[in-house]
Amino acid sequence: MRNTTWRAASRAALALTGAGALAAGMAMVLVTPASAGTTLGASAAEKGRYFGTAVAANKLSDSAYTTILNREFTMVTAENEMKIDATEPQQGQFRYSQADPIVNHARTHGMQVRGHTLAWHGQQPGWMQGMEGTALRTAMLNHVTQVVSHYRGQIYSWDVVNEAFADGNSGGRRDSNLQRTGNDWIEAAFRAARAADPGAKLCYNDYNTDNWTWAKTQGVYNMVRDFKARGVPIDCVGFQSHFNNDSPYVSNYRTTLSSFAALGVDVQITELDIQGAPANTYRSVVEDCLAVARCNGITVWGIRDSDSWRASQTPLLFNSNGSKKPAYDAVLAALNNGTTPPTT
Ligand code: 9MR
Repeated sequence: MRNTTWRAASRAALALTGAGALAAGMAMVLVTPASAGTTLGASAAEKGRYFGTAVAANKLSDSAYTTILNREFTMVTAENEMKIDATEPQQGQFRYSQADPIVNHARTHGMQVRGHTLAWHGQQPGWMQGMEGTALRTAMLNHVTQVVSHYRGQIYSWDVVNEAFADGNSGGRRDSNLQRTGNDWIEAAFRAARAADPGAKLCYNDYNTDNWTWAKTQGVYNMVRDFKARGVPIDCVGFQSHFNNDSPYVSNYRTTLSSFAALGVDVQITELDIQGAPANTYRSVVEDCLAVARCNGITVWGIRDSDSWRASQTPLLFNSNGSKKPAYDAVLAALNNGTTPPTT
């Protein structure tokens, strides 16, 4: 790593010799020079970022899959294996047999792990779906405490709460059994997570929060601002960024990322996929993250198109046969060419 950084720096210095060197000297101090990485993970690392993917445990025996995973990615999210129905299928009986192989694979290959997810209206086990009120609040907090404690010290960031805001124009919370336990259920979950692993970053994660003008984006923004003002332990906001024709990438995405970051939280792109995988749009997303100092990294929601939850939209960076798509080349070039703003 040290060598790579040195090589990159000296390359940039060489490029600056000559007439422009004096004028560019100041800029050289302030920006990260161009990188020379040949994989997503290495190039992102040269910019102080991670590049991750969702991983499904049942694909870890597919060598074509793990070859790409191990070569390209530095962060892993369990696509389903850390969800509530997987980790607490019966109340009080915790099961890590689905998630542990993913965490172990990541650790033995030097990758970090995003934890996904602890409190959510979706993928609840049957026993939880039927619960309401105080019993549910207590069960939810116990779930957070148990799972975060199990993985204490092994998780880079947790999606503590997922998808708690309503779609549409209300800007308010989504109705759910968790929401009906009281509006403070989200902050209660964050406090329980902080107590169980003070070293993990704690994120709120949602979709359709990319467009700065949308009511849902503003609703989440107001919650995070309130949490920061009142000392609720939140460290980051995850933008799923499932872009498609109904919820397209928009140029104000960078404004969204930087506005949240200005609240004093990190921002992470957590589930990126783009219908049709247009190279230009992928490039813009990478450039937007690199433009925001507190954008920690990007996770795509699967490796090959055949791995995608929206496979028919071919939204990912690799073809189903494992070959690189034009979007891959665009992402790698954007990571290598990009400059980053000063962090001081
Ligand atoms: O990709 C996941 C898919 O395999 C599951 O069937 C689905 C069930 O809810 O969840 C998918 O992942 C979702 C993620 O956990 C939260 N954001 C939306 C993702 C795509 O639906």
